[in-house]
Amino acid sequence: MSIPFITAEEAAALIKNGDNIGLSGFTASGTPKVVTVALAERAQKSHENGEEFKINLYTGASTNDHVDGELSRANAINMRTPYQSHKDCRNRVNNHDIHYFDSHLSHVSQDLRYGFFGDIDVAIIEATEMSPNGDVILGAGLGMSPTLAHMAKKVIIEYSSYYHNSFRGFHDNYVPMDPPHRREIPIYKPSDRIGDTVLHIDPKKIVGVVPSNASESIKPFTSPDELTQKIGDNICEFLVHELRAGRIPKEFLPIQSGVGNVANAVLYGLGENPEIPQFEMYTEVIQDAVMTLMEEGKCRFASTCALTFSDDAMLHFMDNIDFFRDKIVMRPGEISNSPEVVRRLGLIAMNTALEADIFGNVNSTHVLGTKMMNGIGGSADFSRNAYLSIFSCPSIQKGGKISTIVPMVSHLDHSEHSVKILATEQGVADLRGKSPIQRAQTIIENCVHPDYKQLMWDYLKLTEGKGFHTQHSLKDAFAFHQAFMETGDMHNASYK
Ligand code: 0RQ
Repeated sequence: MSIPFITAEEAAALIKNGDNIGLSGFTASGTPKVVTVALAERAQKSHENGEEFKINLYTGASTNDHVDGELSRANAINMRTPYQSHKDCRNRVNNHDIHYFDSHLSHVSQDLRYGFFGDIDVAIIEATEMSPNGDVILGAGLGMSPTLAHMAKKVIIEYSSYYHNSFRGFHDNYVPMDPPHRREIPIYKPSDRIGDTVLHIDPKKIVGVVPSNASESIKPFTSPDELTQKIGDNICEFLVHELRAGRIPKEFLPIQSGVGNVANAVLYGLGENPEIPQFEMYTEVIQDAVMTLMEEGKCRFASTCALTFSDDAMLHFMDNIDFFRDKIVMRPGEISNSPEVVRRLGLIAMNTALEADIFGNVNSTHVLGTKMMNGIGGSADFSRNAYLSIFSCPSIQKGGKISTIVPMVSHLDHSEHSVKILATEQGVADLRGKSPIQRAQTIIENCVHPDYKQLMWDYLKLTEGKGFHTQHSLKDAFAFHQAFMETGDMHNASYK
């Protein structure tokens, strides 16, 4: 059968108000780039004519301006999950224009298959190669594509001609059976392959193919500044210490690292350190740093959900694609982030906190406990199940007016049971095997900025001798946040 080429506008016209829409990709990589722009225009016109037009949007992770930016500005999203990081989307989320629920990235595919969110009316999937029988080679990110392709009533293909080399062979498309038939996910080392390089989509469901020639539009990360470099150095030093002590085996353990400058600083630090052996990664995104580490021979292999490379780095990758063919596999998010596999492989997981408390609880998502920043992403998929779970952040923000270490987190994403190591530019707190009061002492001594240390010690004194296992004074637990809201500076925190 022949599948028609259609325009982005014709594709957008196939989507109805209230539809559940699923998109391929993970971060900007592999995410559609043209149909959603036409969809935003369509929504805008409908709104101008006084008609309701909003969709429910399911993605692998964050997207790009073509999706969360355009659709948010057009107020075209009713419901959104699992992760967003675009300022226009964030504003809509915090104003309740978008009903956002923050989900673990490993959960959403199975939640869709379980029927928790209803049907997928339309999936928009970026393909870099395609045959008339519906066999598709995906692009630079998988996300939920295999589940979406299977579940969707209709599929629109965005056919990308941007890449000058073939991605064939990089993907490992796999969908686990659902309970009660689920078996183990048979990955015993990061390089194990368990699925198909090709994604098969029933051609009867493909309603059209929209040509696209857009890049991922990912900007390079800025080089680490002094602060992120110091956090990175502290984590590297800690890992070397663990290696020497034999608590990390001499062949090392696979690494997961979140997105951003600290993650890059740690990776470069590991690359430069002669004591760190060659290592592998089992992670959800790899950025430019990993490509460099592979070329230097330091990183042997990476299992990931996406290649979140800046546009220049992606061109370099494409020019040298054969070098990377046996060093990278791209998997769906529910496999790249699978708690089962993370536990089995014994990962060193490194993620970022917005704030942490002195007892080792972490808030990664809500500024001052109320405003959504991005979402939990994959951080808990990894940190809850890792061999070693490390969280890091600068000890202060906003020119020192915010201490990121507080008496009690204003929102909880990662509990004291998941957080093993906390690192700031001040130092590293090893929380393993410590009671709450011991954790508080090591966090205050090693991670808190000197400006805020006395306030922390004073907080602990408030309930000394009262027989509290976790020494909280509930009326004072948010004194730091209160001071910031009232005076714009946490230095003014005082206890009642
Ligand atoms: O504000 O933007 O006005 O300058 O928050 O802070 O230090 O630049 O942090 O960009 O590395 O993001 C946790 C959000 C950190 C991210 C988080 C203010 C600060 C600044 C940003 P400005 P930084 P980063 C992989 C794994 C969860 C998901 C995850 C994240 C802005 O890492 O979303 O880990 N993680 N996924 O000034 C008030 C505080 C603050 C604060 C920072 N305590 N109070 N404001 N800020 N701390 C990715 C995927 O899952 C795909």
